[in-house]
Amino acid sequence: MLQALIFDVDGTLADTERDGHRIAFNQAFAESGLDWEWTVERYGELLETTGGKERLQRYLKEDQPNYPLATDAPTWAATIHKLKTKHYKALIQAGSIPLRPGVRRLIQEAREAGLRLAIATTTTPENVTALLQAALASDSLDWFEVIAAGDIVPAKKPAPDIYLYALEKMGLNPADCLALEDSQQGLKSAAQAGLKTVITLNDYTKNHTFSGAAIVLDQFGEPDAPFQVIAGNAGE
Ligand code: XBP
Ligand code: MG
Repeated sequence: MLQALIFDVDGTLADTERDGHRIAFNQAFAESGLDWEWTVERYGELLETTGGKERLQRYLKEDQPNYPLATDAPTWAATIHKLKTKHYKALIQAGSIPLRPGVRRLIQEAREAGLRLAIATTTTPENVTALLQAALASDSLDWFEVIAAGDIVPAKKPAPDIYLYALEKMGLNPADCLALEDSQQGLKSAAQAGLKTVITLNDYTKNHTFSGAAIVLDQFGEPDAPFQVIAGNAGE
């Protein structure tokens, strides 16, 4: 029997990538005296690499191979990433990114139905706190039994580690939970942890392959703007 919902964050709860994380990376470059700019299109390609620090290192290798690093690449990435997190939190705390349609309703209905809630995300824990407090409710951190985020596990999505961590903390079997995701990497992670997964598409993930998902929706939907089923069966 369904006992818990486990939510991804970026792209699922809110469209945080294009106007949040991407902008914050660019602000971190500017603050570091670098005239690099991640366009909407290039960022879409870089998103294949999950995790901001890992994404920075990939970009350095592919686009700036001659940049004279004063340290090793992981140390450089960690320094830029710290600035990026500061800028990202400021954007979120200013209320610039709302929840996606249906997210608030779904979370409220799940709570009323007595379902347990958790989060399993690649992003940095303080980003999750900022988003939940600014976009959901000031006390909404307490609504989630487990917030599994960032470097808490050795391998990021598409590895199953972050979902396995959340399941273990809740003491639940995957068969009793549903994952909510927006990307192919997220689906792979949840599926490898044994979870059934509902996909909500966004501009960056609408062309991903979602074989194995329980259902693919365009969004979670509101009564006056219902979701469209893109693939799968809403009755299952
Ligand atoms: C998506 C990601 C994250 C964010 C950036 O995470 O890949 O890396 O783009 O976050 P998810 P950080 O969909 O699992 O929520 O820069 O803090 O890593
Ligand atoms: Mg996501």
